[in-house]
Formats: sequence, C-alpha cells, structure tokens
Amino acid sequence: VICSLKPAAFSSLSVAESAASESLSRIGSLSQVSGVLGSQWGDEGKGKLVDILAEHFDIVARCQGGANAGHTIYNSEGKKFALHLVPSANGVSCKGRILSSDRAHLLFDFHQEVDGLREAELNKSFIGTTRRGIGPCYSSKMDRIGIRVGDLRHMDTFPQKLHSLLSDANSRFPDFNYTPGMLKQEVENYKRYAERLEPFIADTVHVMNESIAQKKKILVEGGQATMLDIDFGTYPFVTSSSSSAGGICTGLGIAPRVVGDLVGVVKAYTTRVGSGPFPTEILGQGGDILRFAGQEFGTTTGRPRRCGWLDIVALKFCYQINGFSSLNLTKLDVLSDLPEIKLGVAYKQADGTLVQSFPGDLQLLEQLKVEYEVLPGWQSDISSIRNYSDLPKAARKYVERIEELVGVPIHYMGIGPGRDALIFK
Ligand code: 2SA
Ligand code: GDP
Ligand code: MG
Repeated sequence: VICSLKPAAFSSLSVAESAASESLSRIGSLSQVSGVLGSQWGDEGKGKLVDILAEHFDIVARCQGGANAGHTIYNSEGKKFALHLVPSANGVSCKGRILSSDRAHLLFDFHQEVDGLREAELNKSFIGTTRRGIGPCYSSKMDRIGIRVGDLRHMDTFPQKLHSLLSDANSRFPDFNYTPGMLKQEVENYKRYAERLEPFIADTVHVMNESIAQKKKILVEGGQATMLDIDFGTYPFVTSSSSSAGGICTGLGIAPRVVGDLVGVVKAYTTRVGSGPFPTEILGQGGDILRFAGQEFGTTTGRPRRCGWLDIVALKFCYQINGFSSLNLTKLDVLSDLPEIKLGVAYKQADGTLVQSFPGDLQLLEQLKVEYEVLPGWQSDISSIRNYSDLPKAARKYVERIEELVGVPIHYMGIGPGRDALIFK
C-alpha cells in the first residue's frame, strides 16, 4: 500500500477553459473518499483521470497490485510519463509526500524470476503476466512467509526471513539456483534500501483514518481492473490482487462506510493483454485497426493488446460488484473513423439460452455466442470538442445507449490522451 500526498508533479493541472465550470462542479462534488477503478481488463485510461482529479484531493492512495500497473499520462506541455508503482517522475522531490505502508509486502528480484519460471511451467496455458513478480509476491504473502516493509526496521532478523523465502523457492523450482552469495548480496542491498526508505515508511492505516477524521480528501487509484480481480475476474487469467472495490478497504484499512463515489473507467471498446477469455474480441484485421488507432500496446511491457467491441455484459457485472456512481468513457476518439460500431449486449449458449450474468465458469464462457447491437459511427474528428452538446449525434447516441444498457451515468468522456481532452457531462 502506497499513499502519496499531493504530488507536485500533478499540482498545476488545468482542464480546458471552455469546459471549466462543468468540470469543477463535477470534480468538486466527488465525495471525501473517492476511487477510480478499471471496469474491463485494464488500461482503460485510469491514470489520465487520476492525473486530472489529483489536484482536487489531498491524498492519492494505491491499495493493491504493484509495478505491473502501467499508467500513461501527458502533462500540460504534452510531455509523456509512463508511471508504474507510484506517481514519482521527472526529478520531483517526494520527501515527506510519499508514504509506504509498513504492512506492504516487499517484492524481491527472485519473485520476478519465479514469475518467469511459473509461466514456463504452465507452458501453453501461460497467463501472460507482466513478469513483475506480482503473483509470487502475493503467494509469499498468503503463505505467510512474506517480508513486509516494516521488517526493514529489523535488519538483525531480515537475513533469516529472506533465507526462508529463498529456500522455499529453491525447493519448489528446479531451475531456481539459490546460492549463499545471492543471500549475502541481497541483504547488503536491502541494508542500503532500508536506510533510504526509512523516511517514507508509515503506519498508513493510522494516517488514512486520521486524515479522514480531519476531513482531508482522498482519491484511491486502482490498478488493473475488475475483470482481472483475483476473485471476480476470469480466473485463472487474472492478476493476484483484489482490483475491485473491496480491495480499497482491505488494502488501505479504511471502513466501507467512508468510501463514497467510485468512478468506473471504461474504454469505448475493449482491450486485454495476456491470455484468457475475451468474448467480444475482434480477431484479424478488425482488431489491428483498433490496435493501431488506439495505440494499444502495454505501458509496462510494450505487448500488443488484444482488441474488441465494448462488452456490456462484462460492464454490468463490474457495476454490480463495484457500485460505480459514474463512468468515465475513454478513447471515444479512437472509434471516429468506423462506419459502424458494435456493442456486445447479451451472451447466449449454443442452444439459445440467455446467460444472465458474466459467468465464473471459463468453459461455459468460451462456448458462448455474443449478441451485438450495431450503431452508426460518426466518422468525423471529435478530438477538439470540449462540450457534450457539440459531439456528433451518433457519438451522443453511442454514449447514451451505454448509459441506458448499464444503468450508470457517464460523467466523463475521453477524446484524446492529453490532460485537457476530457468532456464533462
Ligand atoms: P500479473 O503480472 O501477474 O499482474 O499478470 C496477470 C494478468 O494481469 C494482467 N495485467 C494487466 N493487464 C493490463 N495492463 C496492465 N498493466 C500494464 C499496462 C501491462 C503491460 O498498463 O499496459 O504493459 O503489459 C496489467 N498488469 C497486469 C496481465 O496481462 C495478465 O493477464
Ligand atoms: P491505465 O492503466 O488504465 O491508466 O491505462 P494506460 O495508461 O495503460 O492505457 C491507456 C492509454 O490510452 C494511454 O496511452 C493513454 O495516454 C491513452 N488514453 C487515455 N485516455 C484516452 C482518450 O480518451 N483518447 C485517446 N486517444 N487516448 C487515451
Ligand atoms: Mg495500464
């Protein structure tokens, strides 16, 4: 768990002047503790919304995952930043402004190595992880042998704990080569890291709850998305954390009743990186068109993302789990050249039976047929539009049909990657 206090890198943002009043009233009405969560398979553009909202909050907090997350943002000068674990970049001082929970788990180099070994073992059914060691680190945590940030304060017992972890990996993976030199080197490294990290380590449960009592505004930044959630995603093709609303409370140690607005971020189409079911996937040239129009390549790994139509069944499922108060529909501009756009509105089994909700059964999921609604495209450039009413009629119809099908208002629409490329409704 990492929480950062008013990152200066983001403190001088401004949204388009023309839409300034709508934007300020929308943002200003967000509750004291609000969250931004992915509502597909990740990379919906959460980072961009967090970047825009951050200056209106006192604290930005991450509650799950790790450096598997990749958020690309552009600042007001159009400079690109690819952020991963924390929003620190470009030489901005983070002293006193970034805190790490003493309860957060340390992810070691060996976790990353084990991530690769596990994927190799899975062979053709590999998950397609980011290889950042996320699964193995969460395994150490659940096995109750993990080492936490707070353990860096006790370097006397640290070598023994790390030895247990490395021995465990050594006994499990024949290709893992644990040498005494490895332990010695890692302990030396961590003695240095412990000194450097000491000023940032905090009891963030206390910090968060005190801040709430002091009426500070807190924005929770979700990594990955509900369809990649360890419990509700397309298991086993998921990440290892709770990347839906529940993860906010389990990760930050704050009570459910203090969590207010949750903005679900949803791309105007769907992407997925890694293996696993993707009912509305467009294979072949159609998928390539979206990939290149939307520049759909992983922020962390550069992997090409699989592309498909917006899946309303999956989105409704995400809404049930998270209770979004509003949606941010992103990358609407990417659809601008298409003569027609499809919405996946229902799943049917081979015998025609309607599937009521997004199934947990992967075998069933793989056999389903998706029913589509076809809407006309708008075929004009919308990237410089800043007012909802100026969008072409077909674009508004697309937005309003999604609102109608899901039952959640779309308050924000992305029409470009830049900070100012957001329409408020
Ligand atoms: P992991 O590494 O154990 O969390 O991988 C397990 C699955 O979770 C997916 N996953 C992601 N999907 C989309 N975006 C993510 N972040 C990066 C980005 C990904 C990248 O922003 O583009 O650069 O490739 C992310 N992180 C995890 C992953 O693809 C597996 O399906
Ligand atoms: P995140 O992980 O959810 O923060 O999303 P990523 O940053 O991994 O991927 C989203 C990508 O889409 C980034 O390259 C963003 O710069 C870009 N992006 C975000 N919103 C928009 C938008 O409305 N239009 C366009 N064209 N690009 C966008
Ligand atoms: Mg991403």
